[in-house]
Amino acid sequence: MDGKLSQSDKEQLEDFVGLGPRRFTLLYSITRDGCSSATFHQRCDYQGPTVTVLYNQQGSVYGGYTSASWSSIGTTTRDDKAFLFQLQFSGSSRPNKFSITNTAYSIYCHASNGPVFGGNAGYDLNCFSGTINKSGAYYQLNGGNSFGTNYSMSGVSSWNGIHNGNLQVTELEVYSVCVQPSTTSASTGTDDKECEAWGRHPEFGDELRQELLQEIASMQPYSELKLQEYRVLLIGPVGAGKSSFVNTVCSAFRGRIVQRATCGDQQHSFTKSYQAYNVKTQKNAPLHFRLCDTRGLEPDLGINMKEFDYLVNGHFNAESSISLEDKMFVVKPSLAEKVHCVVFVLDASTLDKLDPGVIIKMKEFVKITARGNTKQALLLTKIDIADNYVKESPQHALSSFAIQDVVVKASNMFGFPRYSILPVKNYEEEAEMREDVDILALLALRKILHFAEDYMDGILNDRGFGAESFLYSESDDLALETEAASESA
Ligand SMILES: Nc1nc2c(ncn2[C@@H]2O[C@H](COP(=O)(O)OP(=O)(O)O)[C@@H](O)[C@H]2O)c(=O)[nH]1
Ligand SMILES: [Mg+2]
Repeated sequence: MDGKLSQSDKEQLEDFVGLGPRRFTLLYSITRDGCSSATFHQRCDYQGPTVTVLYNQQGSVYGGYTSASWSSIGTTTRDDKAFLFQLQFSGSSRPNKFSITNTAYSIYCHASNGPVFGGNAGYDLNCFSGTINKSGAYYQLNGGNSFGTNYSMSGVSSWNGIHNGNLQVTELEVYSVCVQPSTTSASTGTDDKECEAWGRHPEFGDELRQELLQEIASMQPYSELKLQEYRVLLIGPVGAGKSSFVNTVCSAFRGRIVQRATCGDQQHSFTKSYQAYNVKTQKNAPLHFRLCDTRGLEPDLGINMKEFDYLVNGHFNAESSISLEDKMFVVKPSLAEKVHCVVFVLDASTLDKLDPGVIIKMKEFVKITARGNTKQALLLTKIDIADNYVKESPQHALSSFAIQDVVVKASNMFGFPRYSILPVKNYEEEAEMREDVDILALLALRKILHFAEDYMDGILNDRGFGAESFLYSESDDLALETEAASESA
């Protein structure tokens, strides 16, 4: 979906921003995604420069631009480039740019609020807080407008000349506005820094590679948890690149191409449906994580919802085969037996062609994972096939607009926040190691291990340490039985 913003209004906004052509990517739309501050933050946090655009029944179009990223940190954010604007008033073009005057109070970033421009003495444009349901033809936003507090409203005398005296909107959209790809590689000026949220990465090179290897080698679960390792479950359709990712990670640590997990065309394995891999460094030192490769996610062939739930929550001694008749059922799994981060794996080059049955099943798995508070991430593989620019040099993945599109699409499809979507290019037919392939895999792995650590933080904070039976209750099991029954029906 492209959004409602007309081409001429986009050009007007480019003019206001004054940094040349921009690429508008729709991140959030209240008519598409629902009007709620939680969804706004899920879709828009840490995305770099954005415009927020409001539309009303009188044909007025207005909003605000910020070059700073939205977040949920609970304070105002400084941005000397922010401005408010109007584009249309009562159906006629009326372009006006209202520059920021108090740069410290450009935007207010709070989890309970949607987009808010201004702060301190007043919120110049506060869109909404909480959740707003549509009433008839419009959304009655519950924010407010404090005129000219932190922005200079030259050219209009009150908000009425912008929003017709009401906050009834038919649409509110947030677009990310980044540099066009053609200018990305050419210029290295400060303009590009604005798009860091997407393109942000430290400089690729051996130094970064070594840093990541060392950092990951030093990561281990908190000592009070008495755990040997983080347990990571990889799940996705057959051929998505799960086994290849295991091999890519092994290779990055070994310093040579490793073929450990079997990749490529092969029969589905119904007995050995789960394989756990430990990874070692070049000096043979064990690393403190375990990658668990599973059989596919296909509707009829892959693991079913109940198996998945048991697997994630540690009820199966997963190193042996998983089947519901299995005698190895663990009634009260320990934290060590539980999965700490579920990584869904999808092929970026065929996201559009994903089987609807797989989509439905994956959404169920996402729900099951969230219910147990287990962290989750989405690994997007084959980005080299999805974009030729990335094929040449995988590090372009982090500034490629084709990949950004896939990330946005995947985020919209499954409701993953964009920071948890990790693009990688696996080793497939390379004979030699590549620094940028290693770095992308290590960046993704580091994120995954951070998520696993967040999960453990949650255990320590919320439940207190020592609650051995924290994962299991009979009512949970009852719910599962019901679910499995309805699934097979
Ligand atoms: N070009 C490319 N091919 C990949 C990538 N990842 C995996 N493949 C290939 O995709 C096929 C399936 O990969 P595999 O790891 O076996 O998928 P799995 O079934 O999820 O374990 C293999 O032929 C891999 O070589 C990637 O990032 N880029
Ligand atoms: Mg495999």
